[in-house]
Amino acid sequence: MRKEIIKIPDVGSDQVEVIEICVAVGDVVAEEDSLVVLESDKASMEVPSPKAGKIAAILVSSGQQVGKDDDLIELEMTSEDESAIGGAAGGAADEAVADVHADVEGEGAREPQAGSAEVTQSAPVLEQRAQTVEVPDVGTEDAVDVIEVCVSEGDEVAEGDSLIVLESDKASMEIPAPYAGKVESISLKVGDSAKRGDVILKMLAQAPAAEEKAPSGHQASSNQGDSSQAKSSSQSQSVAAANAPLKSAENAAQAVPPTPGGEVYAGPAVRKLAREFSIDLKAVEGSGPKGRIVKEDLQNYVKNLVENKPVAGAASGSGIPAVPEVDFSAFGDIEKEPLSKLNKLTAANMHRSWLNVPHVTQFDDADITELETFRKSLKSEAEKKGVKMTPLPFLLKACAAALRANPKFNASLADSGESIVYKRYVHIGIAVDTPAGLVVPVVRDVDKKSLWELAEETAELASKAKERKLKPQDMQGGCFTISSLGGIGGQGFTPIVNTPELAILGVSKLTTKPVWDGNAFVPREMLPLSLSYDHRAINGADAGRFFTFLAEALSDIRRLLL
Ligand code: CAO
Repeated sequence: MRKEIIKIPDVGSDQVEVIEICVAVGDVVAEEDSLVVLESDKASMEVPSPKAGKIAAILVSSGQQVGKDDDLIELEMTSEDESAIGGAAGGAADEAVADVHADVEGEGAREPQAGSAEVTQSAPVLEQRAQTVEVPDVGTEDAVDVIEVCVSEGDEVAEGDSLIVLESDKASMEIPAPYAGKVESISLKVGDSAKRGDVILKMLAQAPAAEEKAPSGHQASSNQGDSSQAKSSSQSQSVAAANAPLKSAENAAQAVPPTPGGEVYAGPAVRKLAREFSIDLKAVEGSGPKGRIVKEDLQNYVKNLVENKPVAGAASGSGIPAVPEVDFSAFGDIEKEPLSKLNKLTAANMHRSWLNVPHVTQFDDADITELETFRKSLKSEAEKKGVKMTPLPFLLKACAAALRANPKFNASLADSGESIVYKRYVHIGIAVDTPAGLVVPVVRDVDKKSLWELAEETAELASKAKERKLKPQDMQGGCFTISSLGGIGGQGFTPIVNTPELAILGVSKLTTKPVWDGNAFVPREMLPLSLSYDHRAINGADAGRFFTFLAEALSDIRRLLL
């Protein structure tokens, strides 16, 4: 068995970063299998194996900066490959990446230096002109997939704005607008295949006057055959997008960032895989450098989808007919704004809980007349301590005691619903309404803390939440959640369980109600509570016991001492 060192091929930049290692020592790879993904500030590219063989050693690490001819992989050849590889290690990779390099730099890098220099030196006279924008040389004669169309008819685009994203099996590339102007019609759609010379779109462009543009434009599109020549002699002109005559080679390359659409950051192989599984990459969290989505992220995403399937095989959302999109502007003026990341995350969590958890909600009023008298008596002491004693610390304390007394509520389902995990700690989340959306910081060891400590900690967590200063660990590990809308209003609501917890307490606005004491109606301070729980793990009788305990503890807080 002979070993070959595979080297980093020419990637068009001095130094690039290794952002993904696609193989492990011992892996058997076929020719063209991806070894690593490299990334410059202009593009991400996969380096294919020049030969079949077994990975003997990986000579780079993720995050490392590498350059041409640096050692990449030690490959152990199978016997038939030994004779074939000769001295040409890295040759195939060089070729493949040369393709990518060509994709990245575009025609502008290879040809029209003179043209671009010429135009940039003398300020062009711009005029409005119909332009047909065509697919430039993308480094392969084969058709490549249109994976994204970034503009719509009628859009005003600036020079360099992305028009479409193309993807070969080696790289994805954005095709920038050669001119600023208005998109008049689009000829390609997602899923189409396109190759050099195909029409992408027609635009009314701010283009240089014909006589100024001609030299570089013609030069750049001279390989495009008769059709483009015929078009250029007509009123409108054709130009290959990446051959924008006003663009220097460097600009053309910069117009190919590694983030097609600006929203999803993933390499071609990951995108391909996502398409095969119909996964919307926008829903996948990237764990790679700069949030890049790597194959493991897709695997974890799919694994989560599979594992979160409801235990009894009930519908998990798939197969549920989607709500049709409505054009609200047909009925009057509208304003549309994108949801914040937090809003989207909350929406996804709520949806998942709603679909997975069979919810039951029970209601009760806790008589907190005495609690309120006591709480109000603490007012001046609280002021001295610089804290506000709201009903929340009492609720936390009472819930902690109820959770200790009813361990089924201080638990989570595990092993796809085959087991239940009882927690020996009592950490309680509090829903906090912030301008950016809903967050749930967690108060740890509630059962071990005093009311003053809880008042201080909840105020601190709430203000951190509102200032978006919470760390991920501040929001993890909760056993149960309290959602208090008491300071805002409402008589009752049905909170959604914050999975994987099993129950949540909704607190509404305290009101003075007439309560029959056996002889007469007396005014009492009644706190409306709603308890939602996962009916797979908790039944109505359990909930009744929990609720009775809680209401009694709040009615007579001396009980918390028992
Ligand atoms: N009934 C009547 N008044 C109440 C009350 C209740 N149940 N709970 C609190 N209050 C009073 C407080 O005593 C305080 O009064 P003062 O200003 O006179 O002292 C006032 O309402 C405001 O309280 P607060 O909201 O500042 O403090 P809190 O400890 O009650 O709650 C927090 C803190 C972070 C939970 C709250 O600010 C919050 O964000 N609530 C919204 C939670 C939410 O959005 N839940 C829905 C989730 S699902 O969509």
